[in-house]
Amino acid sequence: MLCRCPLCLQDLGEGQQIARFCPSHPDSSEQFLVSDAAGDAVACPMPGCRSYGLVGSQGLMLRHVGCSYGRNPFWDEQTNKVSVNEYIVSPVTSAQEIVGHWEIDTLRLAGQHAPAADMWFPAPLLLKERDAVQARSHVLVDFTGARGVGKTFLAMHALDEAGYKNGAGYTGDFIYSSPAAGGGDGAREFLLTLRLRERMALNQQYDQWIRMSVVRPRNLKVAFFAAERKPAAGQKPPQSGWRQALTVAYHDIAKVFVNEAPRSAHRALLIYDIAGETAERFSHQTIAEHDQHMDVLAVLVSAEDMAANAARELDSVYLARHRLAQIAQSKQHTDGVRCALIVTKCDLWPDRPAEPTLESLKAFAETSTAHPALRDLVRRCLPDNHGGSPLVDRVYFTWPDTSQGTLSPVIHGLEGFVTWCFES
Ligand SMILES: Nc1nc2c(ncn2[C@@H]2O[C@H](COP(=O)(O)OP(=O)(O)O)[C@@H](O)[C@H]2O)c(=O)[nH]1
Ligand SMILES: [Mg+2]
Ligand SMILES: [Zn+2]
Ligand SMILES: [Zn+2]
Repeated sequence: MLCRCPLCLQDLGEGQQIARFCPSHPDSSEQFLVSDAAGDAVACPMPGCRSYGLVGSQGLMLRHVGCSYGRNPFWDEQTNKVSVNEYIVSPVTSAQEIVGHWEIDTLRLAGQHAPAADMWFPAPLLLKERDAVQARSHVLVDFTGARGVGKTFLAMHALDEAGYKNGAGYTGDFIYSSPAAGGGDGAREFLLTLRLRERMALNQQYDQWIRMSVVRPRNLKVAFFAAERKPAAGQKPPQSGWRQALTVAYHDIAKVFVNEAPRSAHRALLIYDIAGETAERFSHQTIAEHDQHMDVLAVLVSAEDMAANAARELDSVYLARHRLAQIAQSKQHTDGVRCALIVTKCDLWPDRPAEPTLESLKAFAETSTAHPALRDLVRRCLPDNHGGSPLVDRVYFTWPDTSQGTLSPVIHGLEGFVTWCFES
């Protein structure tokens, strides 16, 4: 069985242990060796329980026992207990707010019945599978870019059904943020992100909350989508659109674990947010290790910085150039990893073409007002002089489309990006 922990990104094999927790049967929680899990050990043993196929408050949770990264933000070192706090002081108004995300309830319940220092994650995130025939059920995406480029904004909108033009098929979310080191309120960042998610879902003001979020060594945001079986070769898909593109044979995965596959099924988009400034500071080795596990490396650059005179303190163009050079190095050693350049905040691009393309970016980069390093980014998107394929496989342009009049805008370009991520 191929298992991977979504938090430390380790392949879990011989000798590694997993624990399971079913919120509907909290006392049937168990710990087992990965090597024993080929049968039904992963699923909840209670007759008829379908928690394996669910994400959310009813869904089965797993934990990598002794995980080096995935600390439960509510774990209290002093008392060796889980102490869940669902209150957060708003960074905007300083008023206290309650966080109403499903993870809070699950972590509290698990803390009462099966306390542990490791973080729990939804069961469908565990499997590592590469099936050339079926569409992917997991895609691991890395977001890098300068602070303020819009990583959190884009990742959170990818979790928001309303963030897409056609959000059909969205089934749930999961958020993780490593707790702050060295005492204090280690869970604050985690709570802040959960509350931000809740505010977006409820269409409450959230923009200022996005800005207050800081970057931890590893932030993970997962969007789950309904899985459907890919039509057999030669068969035309019954409907177009991205829901069709997001098809997967979940049954094939599930039967690895249980004889009767659960009915409900998910595919997961896992977005890892590593700060550009962290990326610069980290040794290349650490970044390279992280990159090894990713399916898609997305480099974000802000349209605000595309003009030569913009000169913000944290220039996302220079950072993107640095990052692409780094990827060019690591891509030589990793098979199958794809790279995307995302130009964010195109609403702030003066005289932006109605439908920006690589061609329009190239044309802009050649003007005298363009940022001097923009040409280097464009060069990475084009075939080299010998006709070799470019480092950057795709370029996306994103901006919020507020014409619907809701607080939660549709993000132009996001749907195309997500659909592409799921393509193998
Ligand atoms: N106008 C505009 N603002 C954006 C866009 N994307 C992000 N922002 C804003 O830019 C700021 C920084 O975004 P954030 O996601 O925190 O950047 P991060 O540091 O890369 O995570 C926030 O105030 C966002 O609301 C965009 O496409 N258009
Ligand atoms: Mg951020
Ligand atoms: Zn159960
Ligand atoms: Zn782990």
